[in-house]
Amino acid sequence: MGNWATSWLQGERRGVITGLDGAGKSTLVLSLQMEQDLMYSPQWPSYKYCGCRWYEVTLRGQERIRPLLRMYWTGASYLIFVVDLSDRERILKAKYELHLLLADEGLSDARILIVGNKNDVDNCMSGSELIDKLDLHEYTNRNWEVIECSVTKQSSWKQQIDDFILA
Ligand SMILES: Nc1nc2c(ncn2[C@@H]2O[C@H](COP(=O)(O)OP(=O)(O)O)[C@@H](O)[C@H]2O)c(=O)[nH]1
Ligand SMILES: [Mg+2]
Repeated sequence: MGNWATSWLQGERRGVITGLDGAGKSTLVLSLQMEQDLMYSPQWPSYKYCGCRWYEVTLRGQERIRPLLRMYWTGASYLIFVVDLSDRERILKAKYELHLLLADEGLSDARILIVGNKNDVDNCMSGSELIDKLDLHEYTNRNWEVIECSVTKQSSWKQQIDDFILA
């Protein structure tokens, strides 16, 4: 906690990589070769990337620990929300979690990147289908972008992530 408080006070830029379990968050973190910083918090590792501290937070409807999870994203500069394009069954669950985040005051200044992942899988959703399913058009006043990719089968998405962070 002490370390977090220091980081908050120092105004370190923070980003959160989030989404449902199995979306591909850890694969993305590994592929970007984010630098793990265990000294900071061994319980919940953070990563340094592009001059920003990142956390991977899995959302699985944990209402009871939500206040704890909120500490990671409150005041964050970036939110990267990873969605599995091949998981049509859980798209409503993903939408529910994303809309909770979009309504969260602690994220009101965050820029949002939605990563539609696993587009290598047959019959997956397209980027525009994802935008519809997530009802993103409702959020005309928010700064969101969507990319569609396969974290494991492509590499061009890395540049898109860097561009998003450094824009
Ligand atoms: N087909 C496919 N599988 C992927 C892709 N990205 C990740 N996966 C797989 O999805 C599973 C869950 O990935 P993981 O990164 O652990 O998800 P997390 O729970 O969001 O951290 C693993 O078996 C990954 O290898 C992708 O682009 N295409
Ligand atoms: Mg993971």
